[in-house]
Amino acid sequence: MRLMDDLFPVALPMGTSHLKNRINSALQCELFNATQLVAKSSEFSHPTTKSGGAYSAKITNCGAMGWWSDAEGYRYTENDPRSGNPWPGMPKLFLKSLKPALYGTSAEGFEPDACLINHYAKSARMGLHQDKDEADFSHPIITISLGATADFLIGGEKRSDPPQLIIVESGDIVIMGGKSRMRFHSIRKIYPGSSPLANLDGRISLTFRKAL
Ligand SMILES: O=C(O)CCC(=O)C(=O)O
Repeated sequence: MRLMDDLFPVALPMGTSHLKNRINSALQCELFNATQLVAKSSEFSHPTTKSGGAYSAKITNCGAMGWWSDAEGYRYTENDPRSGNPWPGMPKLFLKSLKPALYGTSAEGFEPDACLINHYAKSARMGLHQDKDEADFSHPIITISLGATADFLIGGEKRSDPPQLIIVESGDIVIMGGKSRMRFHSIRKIYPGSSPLANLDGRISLTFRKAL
């Protein structure tokens, strides 16, 4: 697909990188299969806000810590609040895939302890937010996209700052670190029917963070 961004590239803010097609198709399938194994222990479900509103994307987690939101508010937990069991371990494949993908980038050597897995069905989105529940903001946030193409919007440090569009496709990685670590960002929409992965109709994102 020939996008306007390819023809007239727009510079991304300092600290934001969009690594296009960084994960090959075979590995995308394997990563997707690994998310399904994680979901066998901690299933995907819609988190809720304190006041009971539901997020439109479903989520689950793996790693030492997982991000969750429910009537108690949003936070990192060691255990899946739904079952009380520890979050499933981070699949070795996740770290094995991430390491080489980050060679030569500002995030080289990053060692996450948490992976939030978001599943977007066709009308799901994610509102504008900052990732600020982690202990140390000097670590970047890394997102791997699988499946359907999506509009990733990256704004500034104020909610009202105008956002810039990054169109993310399956296999792409977005890094938000350094001066971009606290930027507001969102998923405006996904493009239903655009997933190149046979078993994934919508979109999955793997969001790697260092929570502790
Ligand atoms: O799905 C994405 O690419 C972004 C996910 C995200 O912003 C988050 O998990 O906080």
